[in-house]
Amino acid sequence: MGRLVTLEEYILKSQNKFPGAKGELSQLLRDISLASKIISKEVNRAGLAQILGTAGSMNVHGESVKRLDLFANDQLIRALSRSGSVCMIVSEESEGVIRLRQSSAKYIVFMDPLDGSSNVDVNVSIGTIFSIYQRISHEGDEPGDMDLLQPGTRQIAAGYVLFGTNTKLLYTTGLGVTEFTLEPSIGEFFLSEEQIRIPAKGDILSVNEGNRRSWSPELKAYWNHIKSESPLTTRYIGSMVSDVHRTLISGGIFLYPESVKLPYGKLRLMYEGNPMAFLVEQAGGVASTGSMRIMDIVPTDIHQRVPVYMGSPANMTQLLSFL
Ligand code: P6P
Repeated sequence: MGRLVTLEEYILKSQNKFPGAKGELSQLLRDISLASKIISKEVNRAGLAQILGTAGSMNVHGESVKRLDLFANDQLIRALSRSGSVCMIVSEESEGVIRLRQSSAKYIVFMDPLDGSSNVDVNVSIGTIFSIYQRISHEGDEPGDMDLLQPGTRQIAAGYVLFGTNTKLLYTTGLGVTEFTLEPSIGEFFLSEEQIRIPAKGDILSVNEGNRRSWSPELKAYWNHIKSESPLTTRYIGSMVSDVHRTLISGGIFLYPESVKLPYGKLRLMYEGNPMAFLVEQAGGVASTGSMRIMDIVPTDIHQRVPVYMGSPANMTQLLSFL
């Protein structure tokens, strides 16, 4: 095992690869990691701190919000405001755009502060997802829709924090996927994997079979085929960060398809589909809506939903041949 490298050291070292980088993105990633440490502590003691249970409020989608969601949202907004390099934030927990004081700042952050939070009560892993864009408008102007509605291919960086048996932070800036693991006793993220590659083919299928009756005929045909011809193991945690992380590491595919009830699926393009698509593609995988590359979608709404089919290239080729 080589020398332990902290996230801070790694970011600074890789910053030198970006000519002209003035360290704002490095600072931004460091601030997200700080918020992650604070959230991790709270998540890990949630059961004891009596902060479980619904905060009684609803998020923009009418889903009951657990207090940890609000806590994570606050911590991330606080950290990103301090960074001085973010002009706008879009969060699953906030209907409108959060405009920060530094309106001339360079970056826009989309985030799901605590995705899968309904799993908190049953002690299942949950996660934070983030996606970072550079503004298009001139920094002297008020940032607006042109800065927000950029396709996923224009992401500067994306990543997630997985609050599981370990707390892990994975991110990419387009130069591959890097993983850090938190040593809680020191409060440091240490480099644990570089250039993560998704297995070319996996034997795990991750989908909520409960919605099968309302799938498209093509998806049902795929399902029947693999169930009879080449049975895959099914693993579904119901927390996107956990399901995608396992897919990245062990291979296979993760689906949240469109259905009669949800014609564009359930997951959100800007802070679930795009960041996970960026990571999966950077690891050598494929991320599709079933008919096009997720990251090619030109958004029309900051909270729009997108069907998600992503994972190992061989499995995705087979799946897409049915769709
Ligand atoms: P379902 C969690 O609520 C979430 O947003 C994702 O983390 C997860 O992949 C999905 O919804 C689970 O949805 O309908 O299968 O319970």
